[in-house]
Amino acid sequence: MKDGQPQEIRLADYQAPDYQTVETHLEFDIEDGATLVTSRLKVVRRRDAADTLELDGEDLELISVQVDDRVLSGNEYQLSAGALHIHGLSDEHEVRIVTRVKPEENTALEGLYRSGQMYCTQCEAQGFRKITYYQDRPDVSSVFTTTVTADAKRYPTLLSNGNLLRERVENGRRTVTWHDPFPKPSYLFALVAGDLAVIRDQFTTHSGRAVELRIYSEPHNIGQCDYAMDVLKRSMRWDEQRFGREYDLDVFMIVAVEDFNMGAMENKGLNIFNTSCVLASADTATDAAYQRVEAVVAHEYFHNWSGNRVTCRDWFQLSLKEGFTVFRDAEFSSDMNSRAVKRIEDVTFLRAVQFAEDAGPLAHPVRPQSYIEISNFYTTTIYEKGAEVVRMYHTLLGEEAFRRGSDLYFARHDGAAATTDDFTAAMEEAGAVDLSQFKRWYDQAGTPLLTVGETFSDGALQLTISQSCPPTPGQPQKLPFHVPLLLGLVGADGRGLAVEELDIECSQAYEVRGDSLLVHLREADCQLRVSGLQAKPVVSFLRGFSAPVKVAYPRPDTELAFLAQHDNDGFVRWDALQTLWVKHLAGTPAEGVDLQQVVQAVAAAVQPQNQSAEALTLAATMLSVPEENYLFEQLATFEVDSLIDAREKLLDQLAAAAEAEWQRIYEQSRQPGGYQPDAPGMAARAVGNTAFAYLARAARGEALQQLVAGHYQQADNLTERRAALQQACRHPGLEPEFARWLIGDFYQRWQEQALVLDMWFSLQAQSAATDIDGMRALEAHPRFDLRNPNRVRAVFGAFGMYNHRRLHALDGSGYQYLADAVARLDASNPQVAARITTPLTRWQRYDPPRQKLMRDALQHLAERKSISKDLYEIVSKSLNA
Ligand code: B3K
Ligand code: ZN
Repeated sequence: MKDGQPQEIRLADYQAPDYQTVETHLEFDIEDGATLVTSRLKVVRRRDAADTLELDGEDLELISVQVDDRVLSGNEYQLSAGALHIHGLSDEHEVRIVTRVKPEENTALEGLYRSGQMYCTQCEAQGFRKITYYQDRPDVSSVFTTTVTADAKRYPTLLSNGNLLRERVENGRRTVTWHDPFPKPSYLFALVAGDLAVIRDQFTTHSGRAVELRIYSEPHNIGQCDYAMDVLKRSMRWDEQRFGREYDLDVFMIVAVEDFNMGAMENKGLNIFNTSCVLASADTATDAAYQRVEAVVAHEYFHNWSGNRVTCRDWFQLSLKEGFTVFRDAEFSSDMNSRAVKRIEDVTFLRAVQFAEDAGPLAHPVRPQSYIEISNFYTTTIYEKGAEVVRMYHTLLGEEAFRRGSDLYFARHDGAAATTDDFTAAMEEAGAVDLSQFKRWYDQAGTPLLTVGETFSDGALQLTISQSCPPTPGQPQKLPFHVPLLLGLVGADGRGLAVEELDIECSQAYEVRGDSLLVHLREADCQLRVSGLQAKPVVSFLRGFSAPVKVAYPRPDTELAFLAQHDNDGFVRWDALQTLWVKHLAGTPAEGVDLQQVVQAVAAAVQPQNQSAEALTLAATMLSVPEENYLFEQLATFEVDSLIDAREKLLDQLAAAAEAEWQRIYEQSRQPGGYQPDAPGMAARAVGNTAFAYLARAARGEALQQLVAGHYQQADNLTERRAALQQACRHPGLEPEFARWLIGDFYQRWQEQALVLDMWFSLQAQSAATDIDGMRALEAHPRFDLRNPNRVRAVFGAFGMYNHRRLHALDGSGYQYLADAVARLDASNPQVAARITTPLTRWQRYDPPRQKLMRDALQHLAERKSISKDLYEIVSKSLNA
């Protein structure tokens, strides 16, 4: 261990701090190679608290400590690994600390670091302690005044949180002071210094205040910031209308940075973004990238209330801000685009990634009980499952009561640090409901399973629903959850039955919601009986994916095919078809349903020129066979290669079965006029690219080459260019020379655009055509850069997540390759290294020979002499499961 023995932090040990830092004055003196940081802190003791001030600090050179007017000598404070203690203090003091840091040498990209020609910060969760000694914990909130001094020519842009107080230039050095009137914890602090370009706009809030909006980037990227500005304005308006949240400072700034460990960061008034989540233009961003920019800009903006004005008491409450804010951004995207499609995308991701986490050695509750390194807990469980939990409150309470609950939560905790229990209490009060059992969603890990049985006789439909939850690390047994289960009944004519007119008996409480029933499953078993029916209806189960559960519901394929065509719930339609596909790939022979005919029927209904964007996008989603990661989670047992083979075969069959339809859809979706990143344009490209992929699969020889070359050359946008490049990277039927030409031509044209180049690396790393030698060649490419997280994710991340053939090679070469990459990366950037280890941690779901090889690779990492705390936690927990 590099940092000594790792210590486990436990929620049960939480203690409020003895002191509060109520005012923070910072001065940054930036010179080449080193930055001097002077902090002046006003600290106040809590009543009856101890007299020791505990400050966190890591990798710092301490220059001096002063309390009020006295400089302390070395024996008047205690310096240990990670902390500085000053004992024997009184109720109130001014503490002055000087430290020196080296941003140029900071490759972990946490704290103050250098990216390209600029300096920037990342403080969440515990990066501020790499800048200066401080109470680096979210329950300490302080008013910050920040002064930055740097060379005036090279760093004309000096930014920090809040409003600008003053600026001056003296002796070639610029000094700028910012003041943030809203008290905040240190994790929301930010600083940027550089020579940046900017676009500006304005927003007038609901109450009539003018807010200046600015997006900064390095000059070569500034042409790609307009879309983000548009999103920002839409987010601000939406948050006022839907959640009653108004912006509070005079200025809101976003800065785009090329080297960033994650997507973006919600620092108060000064969001810092990975370029991948803010830049967008027709040539440099796919439709999916535009949607990601929309979601992330909104997400970070929404944090201004759910995270900043009301923050978390401790890091165990992380989902309080993240789950809620993901729910908020998902609602925003649903209102901006197609609600059903957004839901389907989110469920697809949840099932492929979060369900896998919940079923593996790293499973943890939405509110974890302990951690070694908090950076490892920015997980799909905290974010996406946390958002599902918030969505369930919304389902249980309904929109109006949910909004009252949200208003109450913000009013009650504004300016404070809250807990998930506080959130539940507000919802409970506003909805006048008892949520005590519901709170188990925060404490019990694992994905619950609903097992459904049905019978029909004498005009009565009888459903038996039972819930269970598998054991997870440290939690061998689970208590029943409160599951909101939304279901409907569909008649033979394809129309929903009016549930309020039905004769219903249920062993659990239920209520009518439109044409659905909302059943409150609270016990392990539930009986639902609907009588007086003329014929057996088809059950539309778990509408809108009303709870993050798995469902085992054995029923005839004909009913699934029926739902896929007739249900009025987009999620259920899609889910029915996915279930048919999963059953087919699991080797269960279809009964009474010809899958190819079902697909043919869905394809035949696609009318690119006459249908709504929503209908087209839904069709494109339905026509996409599930990805491998999704299948790995849906199937109880499988062998990787056989499953990939079966999937390829199914795709071939579908390509052949509806070839004429694919051709028609492809032609009809070609849009006259230029590229538009709007809903109709994206919908047309979505069905068009789906048809293109099937056509390419069915084609061979010259026809194939012409199809791919045509798609590539006629494209006026990256979405279509990407589809062509993907074929060049992986289609086994293409002439190697042609494939090489296309890959090379793409590189020549777009090599100056870092994000497009990331995509170029990523598509190659994902392709089964790229073996380990191919991966080494990508790494040897002059544009590969181990220091840049986006590039690392494009190569190692993409390989581990998507190149299933090579990763899971039975000689173990793929696992070794990934583990070696992790080991090299751990030395410079532990956070990213820990992240790209994820595929190896899923070892339990594979066959015994692969399990052994994966564990060997993890073991090899565990035995390294020097391992970061981040990687140690992931590897040791994976091996001990
Ligand atoms: N709150 C940040 C994530 C910080 C991750 C720190 N390792 C971005 C977000 O969720 O909005
Ligand atoms: Zn967030």
